[in-house]
Amino acid sequence: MKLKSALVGLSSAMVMMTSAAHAEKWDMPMAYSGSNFHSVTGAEFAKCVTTGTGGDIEIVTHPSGSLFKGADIKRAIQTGQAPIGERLLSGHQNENPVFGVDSLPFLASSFDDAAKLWKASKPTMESILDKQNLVLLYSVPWPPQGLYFKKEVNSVADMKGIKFRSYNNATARLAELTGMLPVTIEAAEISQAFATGVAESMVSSGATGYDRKVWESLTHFYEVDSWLPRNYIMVNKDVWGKTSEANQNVINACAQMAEYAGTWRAKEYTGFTLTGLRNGGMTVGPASDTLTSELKEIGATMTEEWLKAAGDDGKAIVDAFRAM
Ligand code: PCA
Repeated sequence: MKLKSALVGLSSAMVMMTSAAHAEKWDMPMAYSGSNFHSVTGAEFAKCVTTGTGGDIEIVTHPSGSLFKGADIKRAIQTGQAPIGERLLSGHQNENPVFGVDSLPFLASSFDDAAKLWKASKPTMESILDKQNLVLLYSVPWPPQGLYFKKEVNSVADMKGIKFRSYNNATARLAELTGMLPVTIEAAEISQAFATGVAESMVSSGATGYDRKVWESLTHFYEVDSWLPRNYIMVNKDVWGKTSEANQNVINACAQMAEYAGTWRAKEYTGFTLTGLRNGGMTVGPASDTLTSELKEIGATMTEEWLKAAGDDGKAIVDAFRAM
């Protein structure tokens, strides 16, 4: 009896040793603040993988750009400096215009349309990423984008000369077409940029304004609902190739749950954060009819420009989306 329990003890100790020998830690850089719903979703995804693989793979998230800044995350994963991470998909528009499809003003401006656009574009995104040594795991949209200012703005003329914080090519182009002065700033650094006057305006979600407490510097949020950009989680393809099939299955299942939960959070967070902006003292409401129609014209120009740049791949995505 004694011998038997000793043997059982020994064998379970050996099991523990074996799994400890195979255990891997995957650092996961993320660009947005820890309290943001994308980061919360990423942390739950990490926990799901750690639990589901029995500790074989422990994913540790690093939000707020603390490990790599947003603009450096994709390269870090492509080159194997980090095995996994999250980035704004449209942040890569200068590598390939197709990445910017989710930031075309008024092409897909509701959660339902954003889901359709993602369905239409996902196979193309997967194949572009695959050629860049990356595997796409899941993607979650941001809430609809609106305009932030530190004064009342009722037309494009009112925007002239304002210093505008941009986060991708499309937002910089929007600034140019409205006579504003674009400056690229990571979300993690906007509170300071607004406090010091480096920027005075931006297009973003209520979520980011709420996370960064922008009411300390800004006064107005206009619910333009111009587009819903997406974040996505990618893994280095070599790392993925070395991962056992069983663990790949766990990761894919956790990714599916994360995409569902993250999208749900994005929807819930939309109203909650707009109320938060109001409670912070900001004026929150729809844009004037004049501003809306002027922005729609600019959106048409940007879509035309993008279709030229994105070629057949871009046109195929937009056609597929419009047919849904
Ligand atoms: N927040 C991010 C991207 C889109 C959004 O809503 C940002 O402002 O950087």
